[in-house]
Amino acid sequence: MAILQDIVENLMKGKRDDVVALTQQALAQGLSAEKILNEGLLPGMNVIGVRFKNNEVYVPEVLIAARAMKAGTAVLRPKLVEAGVKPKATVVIGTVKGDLHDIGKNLLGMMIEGAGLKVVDIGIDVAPEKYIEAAKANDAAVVGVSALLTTTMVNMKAVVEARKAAGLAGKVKIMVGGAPVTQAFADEIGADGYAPDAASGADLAKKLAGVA
Ligand code: B1M
Repeated sequence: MAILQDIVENLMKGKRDDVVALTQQALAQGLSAEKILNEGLLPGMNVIGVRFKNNEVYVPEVLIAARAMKAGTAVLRPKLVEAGVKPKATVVIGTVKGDLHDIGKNLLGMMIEGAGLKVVDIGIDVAPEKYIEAAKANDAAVVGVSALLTTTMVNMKAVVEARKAAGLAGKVKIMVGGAPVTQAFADEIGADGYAPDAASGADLAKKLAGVA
């Protein structure tokens, strides 16, 4: 569909205002938020990722594309979140220590909110003990840890250890995800669950919180 292709191309060029306008137009045309996300915003970001890897674009281009992606997802947010029910449980989410990537984590947060749970987003570059402090302070049932780098995913294990040190093993569940993370890795570090994408992450959060 032409408008989705326009979103892909404008996102790749980092044209934030155009991405916002096109996303609004696509919604007005009756396209679902999921379709716009999966066939417009995400493919645009993926092309940038491949070009970044091949040294065809550099950090500034990736940053302006990421800024356009964030603005586009902000337009979709109300539609993705549209559950409107009283939250049945709280989930703390954050990107692991050393890691500044937050687009996937933000999407996960929107999907979890959309599934009717409360989300406390504690940001990026989060130290292990901060996750546990936030879980205690918010009486959270689940902590969601995101990592996008092979060099930072190893820091997820420290979150599992911090939970044990706080005596919360079995009480607060830990789920992990992000591009380099796998089920095998989650099992190895003693996490309670792994999800490959934001939508299945929301299902997993509900399951771990016991409200599925
Ligand atoms: Co970075 N980066 N980056 N980057 N970046 C990647 C991740 C990389 C794969 C690019 C590449 O080489 N092809 C590569 C990692 C290589 C590796 O470790 N294997 C990389 C690198 C190397 C780096 C730097 C080291 C580059 C440098 O400085 N030399 C640097 C590190 C900075 C740091 O974190 N300390 C860096 C910096 C950046 C920017 C700041 C420029 C920017 C981030 C901006 C931001 O997030 N605000 C950036 C970006 C944008 C990317 C790419 C292009 C896109 C990431 C993204 O947002 N994807 C990325 C390449 C790529 O992925 N194609 C890349 C879209 C997002 C929706 O997907 O986050 O995977 P994702 O989330 C998915 C799932 O993974 C899942 O759900 C989401 C949606 O379904 N998910 C979860 C995520 N978290 C979850 C948690 C869950 C469950 C599911 O439960 C808790």
